[in-house]
Amino acid sequence: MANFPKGFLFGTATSSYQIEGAVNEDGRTPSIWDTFSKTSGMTYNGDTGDIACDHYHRYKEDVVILKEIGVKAYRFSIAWPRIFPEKGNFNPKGIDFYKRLVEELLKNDIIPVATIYHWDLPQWAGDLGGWLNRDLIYWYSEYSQKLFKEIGNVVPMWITHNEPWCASILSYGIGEHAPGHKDYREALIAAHHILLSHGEAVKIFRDMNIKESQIGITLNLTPAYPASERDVDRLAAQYADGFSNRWFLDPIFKGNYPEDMIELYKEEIGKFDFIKSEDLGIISQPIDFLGINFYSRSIVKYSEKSMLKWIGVEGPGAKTDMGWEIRPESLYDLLKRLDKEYTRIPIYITENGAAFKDIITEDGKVHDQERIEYIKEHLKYANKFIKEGGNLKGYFLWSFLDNFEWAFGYSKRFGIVYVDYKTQKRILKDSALWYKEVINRASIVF
Ligand code: GBH
Repeated sequence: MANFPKGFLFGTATSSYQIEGAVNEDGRTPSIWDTFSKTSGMTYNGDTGDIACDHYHRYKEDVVILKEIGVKAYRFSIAWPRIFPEKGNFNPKGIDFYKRLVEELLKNDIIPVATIYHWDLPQWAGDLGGWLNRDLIYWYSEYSQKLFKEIGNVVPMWITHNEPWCASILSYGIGEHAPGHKDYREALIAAHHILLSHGEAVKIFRDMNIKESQIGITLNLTPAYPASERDVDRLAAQYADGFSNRWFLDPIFKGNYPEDMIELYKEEIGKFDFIKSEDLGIISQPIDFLGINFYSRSIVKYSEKSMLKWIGVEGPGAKTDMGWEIRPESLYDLLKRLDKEYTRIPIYITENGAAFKDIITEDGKVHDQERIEYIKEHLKYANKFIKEGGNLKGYFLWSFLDNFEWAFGYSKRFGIVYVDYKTQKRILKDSALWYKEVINRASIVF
């Protein structure tokens, strides 16, 4: 048995494009994800977010379910193309949906936590070159400022960006996410502009003096371990860590990009002339909390052939339906490391969870014992960190609902609530009922 401190924020998380649907409603225009998912071969089965969980129409019944589970907080994201369907054109109907959602949450004593950008970039911004264009910082700032003006005070926690690594490296470097480019220089340019836009939004937030609310950023962090004790493999792990973690943590908390990575990337990238000397001061200004998304670790070995100088090797542990190794101890290592090397500001786990092959059994239920074990083990290590004095303030389970899992479409189920995509019926999985108990007792039993 392990108790969580009073006020520990147990929540769940989602994002706009993954659940809302209603892509043509109330003035919304397409995002780069509408375009990407409708491009042949980009998502599993050609799945798109056109309907998704139809949350746009069902948000009230979804809040009832959140209340039933008993979450203290709910993390959602705002669809930029609903707020600014065209360049410079604010759409009041777009913000109206989030006002209603926030009101509904507050009425039910659920703290709304809003992510400003969870990858659904308006296509008009994509047409300007997306995150490769430094002007995006201006457009993102305009968008953020509008959100703060409209609902800055009623939303107590703001997250500027969800996982800059995915929005840059995975999107412009690896090509798995929209807009599907495969160019490493582009990836780092996009990463820089995203980080810079984060800093600008924080500046605007401070200038607007939104006293009751807090602002931070969410990073997906993947601890890297060497495949052996050999020096070359240790070096590989150092680079893998630079690639996934330090490239984002260092600018935010130390005001610089890691030297070893600049050195490593130089040959492939060419000049880092897209980084201006004043940028790092903007990126590194103080934030109120750090959000981390944790799913797995990586194990790497040295490879001379790879531009990055490492390749991943398979870990020994059991895997989720995504093929990601289950490794809760690494969450603990990560938290300890953040505490020691980066920051003592409050940390929130803004995402953690797992996809498994869920089925509805004859009793009409979903017995997702594996998911319960996954969550329990991660909460156990989160709790250990807290017991040792770590400043961890909350945990948001990914995800509230089964939803559109990006390139994997609807083939992967992360929810603690099952969604039947034919009928839009929601069924609380066993994990939701278990989580309800955890929240209620503010403890886990193992
Ligand atoms: C998050 O991305 C997203 O924020 C969310 O929208 C999405 O639905 C959810 O997770 C589930 O995918 O190679 O084994 O070390 C997570 C993206 C997942 C990218 C883990 C890095 C490394 C896994 N990250 N991944 S592993």
